[in-house]
Amino acid sequence: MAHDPISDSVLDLIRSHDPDAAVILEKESDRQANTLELIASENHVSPAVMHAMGTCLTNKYAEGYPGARYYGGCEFHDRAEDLARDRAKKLFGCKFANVQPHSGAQANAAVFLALLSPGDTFASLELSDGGHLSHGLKVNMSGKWFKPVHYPLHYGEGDAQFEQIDYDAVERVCMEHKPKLLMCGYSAYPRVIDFARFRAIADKCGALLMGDIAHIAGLVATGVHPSPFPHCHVVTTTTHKTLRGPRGGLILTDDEDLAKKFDRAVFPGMQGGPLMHVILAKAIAFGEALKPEFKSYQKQVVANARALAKSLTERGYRITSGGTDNHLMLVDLRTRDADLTGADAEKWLESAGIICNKNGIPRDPRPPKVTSGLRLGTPALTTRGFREPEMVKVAEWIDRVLVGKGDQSVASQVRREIVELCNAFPLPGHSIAQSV
Ligand code: DSN
Repeated sequence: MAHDPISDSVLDLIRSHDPDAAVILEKESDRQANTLELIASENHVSPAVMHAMGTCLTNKYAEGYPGARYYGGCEFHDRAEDLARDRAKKLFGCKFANVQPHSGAQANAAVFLALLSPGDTFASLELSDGGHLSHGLKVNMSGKWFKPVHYPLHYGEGDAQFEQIDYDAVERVCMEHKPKLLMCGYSAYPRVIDFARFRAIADKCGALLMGDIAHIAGLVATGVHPSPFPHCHVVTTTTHKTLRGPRGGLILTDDEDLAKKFDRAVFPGMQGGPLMHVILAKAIAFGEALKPEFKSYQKQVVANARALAKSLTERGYRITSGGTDNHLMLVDLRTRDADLTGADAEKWLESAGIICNKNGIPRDPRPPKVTSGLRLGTPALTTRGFREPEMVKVAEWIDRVLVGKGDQSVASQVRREIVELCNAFPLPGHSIAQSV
């Protein structure tokens, strides 16, 4: 497969400068081009986003904010950050944006720094139920310095809401513990989030409402998932998942006083110099997300997830909560084979060129390094042009490899078929090879 021409010339340049580094880059580039990326939090950026990150904006210190920097020479950095902020506000329909967080976890930490004092209580969904480590895991700063209380999923077996957010339980937990902050938004939750219901609960218990939309940001930006505004007091996100931008974080709000607190919490509270090359890439990605074709892409992401979930269900796998409304699903492997673990499945699938991650399912009896499930997402495959027929093919390959229990001849055959399909669906900016 031919790479995008700029990546090829960058590779040539690095090869002549540092062959050891070039080998790594070349191999990773080929890996991405020739495997199926099903990790729900990953995507393939456009060549413009990709190459904005390899520019001279990386050379500059720009501590502070546009018009109020601690270094000279920031004229064009101010313009880059203003462009990113303006586009972020337009994209999410809100009044204030901080585009400096280096990641989603940093954005969340900055919100904690701005709104909570050590020892304060906040409410969230536990990591093992689909939350995120920055939402109160014991070994994370959020769980060490603050006091998380977790609301459960709905566990009434046979109930239509099984394994979905139990809003009555959220209310019960919040009324009992009176958290200062109520968090919603998750890393492994396949259903629509009812932000209005969360706001009603937050108002009732006297909490501020925080929506971490890292996973669904692209869906939210295009109206394919309901917006957290005007319900959430603060919204955080990453920029590199469904939003298909560079790796990074973002904090959004409609409240001017809160916006000032978040700005101070990001810098100088949490971070020093912003990654200006990444901020320019964020601006470009937000520009792409404002275009109509981005909405068609997000709709296809969801249609593809539904097609994959349906096809896996037909092959005997249980999809937790009975399906998906967004870009991801959690697959309970035990209904296909009681002995199958997420750890084995991840390893076997990788050997066949299918990249995904083992993931605990709600109330998983197995430990996090083993698990009974896989988390699968469709943002990256949809970027390379896959539609429903290809998703059926993906389900068939997954099943063949798992039924083969890691048999190398099965994995090798599937891998050959996958490379062939990858060649027909090149990554953004790549071209179809003349001869494969
Ligand atoms: N680690 C990310 C994910 O894979 O969902 C969340 O930050």
